[in-house]
Amino acid sequence: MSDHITLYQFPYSTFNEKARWALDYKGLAHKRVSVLPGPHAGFIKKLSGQTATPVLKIGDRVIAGSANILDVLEQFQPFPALSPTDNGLCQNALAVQRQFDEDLGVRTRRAVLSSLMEDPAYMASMFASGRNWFTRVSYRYVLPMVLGVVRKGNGIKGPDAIEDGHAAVMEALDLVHERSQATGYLCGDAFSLADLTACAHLAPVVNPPDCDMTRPEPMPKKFRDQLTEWSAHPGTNYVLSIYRQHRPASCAA
Ligand SMILES: N[C@@H](CCC(=O)N[C@@H](CS)C(=O)NCC(=O)O)C(=O)O
Repeated sequence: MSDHITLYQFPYSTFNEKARWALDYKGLAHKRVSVLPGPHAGFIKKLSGQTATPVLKIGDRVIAGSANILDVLEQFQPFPALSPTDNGLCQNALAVQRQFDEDLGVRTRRAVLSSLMEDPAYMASMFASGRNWFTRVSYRYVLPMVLGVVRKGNGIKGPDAIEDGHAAVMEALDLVHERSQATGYLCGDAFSLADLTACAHLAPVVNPPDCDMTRPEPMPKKFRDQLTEWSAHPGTNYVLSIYRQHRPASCAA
């Protein structure tokens, strides 16, 4: 089975965390192939016809896009379910997923990336972790020269985009805090793809312990201070609680 399902991924990426979480939640043994942001483009394009990760391969079938991947995995392995059985709740969960994938997650990423870009050495160590010495050193050397491309690719056009990213962090934390008040979950009274999506997108803001998205240590003081500031928001408790209760260990071979 582990040869049968392969996830092509960036380890530090919220959209990729969605796909990893869905695979692990459903207990699907799989292989993960980590690609290096930047040099990934040619390989991923050849594989899937576009450059963004995650890309999942099940047998001969190639699926790009985290929402598509969750959908295909739900059909492939229906239990445990990520979609609420009630149609109204299911539509609601899909709407939360769209809100995070298309708006809150993308804007929040600008706040996180722009702060990381202030310390390219740390950023390079995150993105090239697990690589051999030569790759880590080369990546560390090249990354500062391509930060403009990273900014452009992520819509970080200037201070307004960064400020908007910080506003999005607050909007997202407000949203999860308010919506989880009644039951502890975003849609209905059980864990669903809405919780998975919101928490994966908020992982870089909350830094849940012992998961693929945990920031490597030592973390520069500036990032730690930023996380401390965000941690004062009560919405972070919801994210930590969902990670603790519903984010299983990796099923990757
Ligand atoms: N809509 C896509 C967005 C995926 C996405 O933005 N992936 C980023 C990493 S977080 C990426 O691979 N960027 C590099 C590229 O697009 O070439 C999804 O839901 O999977």
